[in-house]
Amino acid sequence: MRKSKKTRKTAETDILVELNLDGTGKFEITTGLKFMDHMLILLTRHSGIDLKVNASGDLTHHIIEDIGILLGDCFLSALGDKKGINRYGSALIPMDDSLARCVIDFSSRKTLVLELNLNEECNIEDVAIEDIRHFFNSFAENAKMNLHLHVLYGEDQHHKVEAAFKALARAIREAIKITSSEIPSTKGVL
Ligand SMILES: [Mn+2]
Repeated sequence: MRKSKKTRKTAETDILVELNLDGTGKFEITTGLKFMDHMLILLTRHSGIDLKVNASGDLTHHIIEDIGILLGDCFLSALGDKKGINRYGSALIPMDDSLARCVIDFSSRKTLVLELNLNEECNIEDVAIEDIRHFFNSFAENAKMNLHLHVLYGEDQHHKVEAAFKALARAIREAIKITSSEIPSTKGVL
């Protein structure tokens, strides 16, 4: 029931995202970017959603930004009126040398506090660090959520980002869980 499917075709990109919040971690991810595929597969597996992402486009920056937009938009749609959801989620996840902390609120308002603690000069595989930051920004904006994501420490750049995605995934898993029959807000609306 909590599903969403959206497409977005512009002069720059052509993206399809299909999401099932009550999934089992099934994925079908083809972005043309190896590192993004790796991160989105992690996100799917560790959050327990089902996710299909099919993306192509002119520039890496545009593709990653537009995946973030559409994925966020799909979460917002699939969550619907948010009746019964846990709403909040948090996780502290290590990846070898790196430790990431993610705290989220599907509040219907966007706030992003992001500190990935990355070396600005390096790319990670086929993706620029600024594009990764851009992804989290587009995702939070379109999902209308509070996203507080920090890499607390680490050495390896790949591990830091991987820890961040896994922490986001575990926080999502907790936040989307149905834990009551109420809309989790004293306003009665989220
Ligand atoms: Mn890896």
